[in-house]
Amino acid sequence: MKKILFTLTLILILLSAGCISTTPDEAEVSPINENETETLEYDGVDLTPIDEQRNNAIKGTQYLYPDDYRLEITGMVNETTVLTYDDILSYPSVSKAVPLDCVEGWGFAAKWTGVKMETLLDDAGLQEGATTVIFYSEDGYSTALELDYLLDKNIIVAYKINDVTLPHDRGFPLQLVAEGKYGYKWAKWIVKIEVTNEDYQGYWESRGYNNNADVGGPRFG
Ligand SMILES: Nc1nc2c(c(=O)[nH]1)N[C@H]1C(S)=C(S)[C@@H](COP(=O)(O)O)O[C@H]1N2
Ligand SMILES: [Mo]
Repeated sequence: MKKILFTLTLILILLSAGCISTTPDEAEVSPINENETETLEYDGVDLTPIDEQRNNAIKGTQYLYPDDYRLEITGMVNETTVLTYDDILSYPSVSKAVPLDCVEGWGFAAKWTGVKMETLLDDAGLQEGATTVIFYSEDGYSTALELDYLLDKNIIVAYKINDVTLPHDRGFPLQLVAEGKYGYKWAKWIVKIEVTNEDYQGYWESRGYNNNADVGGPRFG
């Protein structure tokens, strides 16, 4: 009898170990934010815990690291600017509770902390006539938004979610908080920002999704 119990316990342990090793993404979270505590309420808004938030990406999680990360800001700016992770953290930070709504019908609410696009663009020096800002990501993803929208709505690129540094699978180091816009405008793993005066169709937009992407508005065309 004891032998059977022992064997059963052993099987259980082996099974649960198997479960743990099949979720590498969670293990990858810890090096960046092991000493941080997640907040679940902000500004009167109940937030969705990070491990209950969904995410999807065209090529899965991208792994960028603070030491060799660079953000390029280029195009219709006075000077192409290359920022380090520490440069980005040194700007004044802004926090807000904003829901993310994927065009496929799921969503979640989170507290986002980061730097205003206006701050980054002003620093690089916006040129006359610019209308559009394109965001390029490490996985080859891209999307674009109107410059006026980014400035008027105080849109931020976030480096924290629910007070925790963005985990790798959530877009470390930066995710665009495109409030009011469908999830496909919320670029993750941003490596380059380009200012232009031309229309641009991003990854999903060039595959039929609406380029305006207002939540509640048309999803296609
Ligand atoms: N780089 C990159 N950013 C991306 C995507 C992607 O595939 N690659 N998917 C977009 C889509 S369709 C959605 S719904 C949101 C999901 O964001 P989340 O991971 O914060 O839930 O990320 C957006 N940003
Ligand atoms: Mo999405």
